[in-house]
Amino acid sequence: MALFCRTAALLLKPGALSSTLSVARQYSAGGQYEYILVEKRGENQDVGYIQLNRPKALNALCDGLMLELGKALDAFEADGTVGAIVLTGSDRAFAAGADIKEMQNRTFQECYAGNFLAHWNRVSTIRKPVIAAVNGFALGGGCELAMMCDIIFAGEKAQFGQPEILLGTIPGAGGTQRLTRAVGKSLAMEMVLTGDRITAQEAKQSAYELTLAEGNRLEKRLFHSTFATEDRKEGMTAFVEKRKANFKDQ
Ligand code: CO8
Repeated sequence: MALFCRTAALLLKPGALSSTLSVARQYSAGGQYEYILVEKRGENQDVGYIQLNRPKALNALCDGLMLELGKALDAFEADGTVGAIVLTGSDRAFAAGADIKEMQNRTFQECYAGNFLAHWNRVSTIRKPVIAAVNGFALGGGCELAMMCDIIFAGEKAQFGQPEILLGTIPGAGGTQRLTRAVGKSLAMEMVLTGDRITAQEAKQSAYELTLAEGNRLEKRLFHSTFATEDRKEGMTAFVEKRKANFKDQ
């Protein structure tokens, strides 16, 4: 929690606390939300805190929940006293995916004409930093929701996965794209094609591997670019001619 507060404190504009009390009252007004808990936290009440709260369905993302989430995010975005937002679930589940029961009988026409999922990506367009605090299942849309956040803070019991293939469908909210960037193409493909889950530790390890892969790509490009310099030609020529190179920084 200290990390979250520090982040928010850094981003909070000085003197922006005047309306904190009335805004706190607004958030704590019971009954506003059915599927999420919303409040302001931190020493200075400058952290917007949203907890997914459908425990019986492992926080499955139904349309109502996503509408409420968008509403809460909009409120924190507009609130000048909030510096950062934390999105979390429970110990058992961050979110076990989009609500399968709600999707079960949808037709192609309904999805296409109604632009299903159109409003589900509000998290990714929020300008304030959003931190996903993940434990338990982060599957399908749950994994995608976490990846839409700016930072993922994962607990030991966190399990990430894109099991849509086991339901005869594919990720629908950026999973194939963001997962590739988060854990690399190879592991992302394995996860999307098998539905297998990974732990927080494995996700972190793969992120390092991606960094190494990216570094290797950059290195290769820089290596290529040395072939545009006179000094590279001179260095190799000098070796072949068995003499000392006469570099000119060109
Ligand atoms: N949707 C609806 N209900 C769910 C979901 C879900 N995704 N996940 C769990 N539940 C419900 C179960 O039906 C069960 O309810 P009930 O008691 O009424 O039968 C309750 O939650 C508890 O679940 P389990 O009894 O299955 O609990 P287990 O501990 O045995 O298993 C699992 C937990 C492994 C998480 C299991 O529930 C599971 O596999 N869930 C489905 C995971 C999944 O396939 N997720 C992907 C869904 S598709 C998707 O997300 C498409 C993404 C679209 C974009 C979204 C953008 C944000």
